[in-house]
Amino acid sequence: MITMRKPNRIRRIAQALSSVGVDVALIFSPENLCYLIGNLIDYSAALITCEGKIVTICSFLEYERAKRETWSDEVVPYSSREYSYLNFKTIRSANLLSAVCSVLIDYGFSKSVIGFEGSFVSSSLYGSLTRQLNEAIFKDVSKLFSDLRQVKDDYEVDLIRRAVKRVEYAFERSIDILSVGVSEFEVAGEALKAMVSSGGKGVFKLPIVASGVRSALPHGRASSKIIGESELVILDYVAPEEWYYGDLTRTLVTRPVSNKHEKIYSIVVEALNNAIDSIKPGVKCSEVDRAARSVIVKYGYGDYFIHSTGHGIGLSVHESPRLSSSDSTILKPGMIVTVEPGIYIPGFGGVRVERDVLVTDDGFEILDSYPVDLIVV
Ligand SMILES: [Mn+2]
Repeated sequence: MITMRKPNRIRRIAQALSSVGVDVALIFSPENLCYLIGNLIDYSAALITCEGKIVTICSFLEYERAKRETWSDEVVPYSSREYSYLNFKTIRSANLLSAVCSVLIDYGFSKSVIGFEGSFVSSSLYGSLTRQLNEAIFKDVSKLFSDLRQVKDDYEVDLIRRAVKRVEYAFERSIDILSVGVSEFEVAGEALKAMVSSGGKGVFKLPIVASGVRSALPHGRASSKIIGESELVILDYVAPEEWYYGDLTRTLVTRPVSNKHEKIYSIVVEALNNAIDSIKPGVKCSEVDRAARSVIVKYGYGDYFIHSTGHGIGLSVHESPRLSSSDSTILKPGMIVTVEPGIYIPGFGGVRVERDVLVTDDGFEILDSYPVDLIVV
């Protein structure tokens, strides 16, 4: 019995496929699978026809979960041999790919235009696909999916709001125990505990906790380093809600605070606010990047802002569009992007502040409410 209801976006996906002449799309990547069936099922792939019918093909081990916890119209399990205790039929296949191919053939798609994820499928997988379905025409639909995923519907926005709240809860809990003498690992552990125990469902990664000279490393994941006095500490956490992510960064400083700490912190916040203020429908992503960068350049720290200003978030922590000088994507209502300027001074330390921003019909809404004032511990 399938109980989950298909969301409206399935119709949009089907229409998009049909408009480019694709009869059926074959999805393997975890993020697009979540987008298509509403959950991450291991050892699975899914097909969506241009009429919007969804068939999930999965290992027999995942059959019950795929039936109950996705909105697939049909679930086809496969197994490499017969198991007498199973109360459902499986197709006999040694692996997922052959199972998928036999389903495509069974459903009459052996001579169709089949969409596939060119940016995900390996060349060996692509080779096997085209060998087993040698009369079909294959068309890359990676960009079609990433373009659709850029604009979130109300349900997706709500999940990201909740993910953002979970990051804020992790800030509260981990900053409570953060002090001189505590290791970065301990801070990261407290953050992870808060995210998991509060019910976050998704993929967890070791949080970024980078103190002292390590804070000059933009992606300094937690280490055994002990937090010392007068150090900048970057906390960059990603928390999930039903496979959607919130992604926030705050920078703290341990006492005693120096003028240089305060100065670079205030420049970063000015850049952050200037970039956020520039966000509205019709604006190019590169213009938002310029709004952040121009502030940092003005104060003479341009060479120390070594990454782009932000990125889309959703089912991936980093997805399109990018707030970078080379992305000319036009912002649209429903897009959610991070804005995260930073200054990194080798041998001294770094500051980054990151907020998650929804593009609205007439401007923007900041989804997080955790203070952006310099936190001193
Ligand atoms: Mn980010």
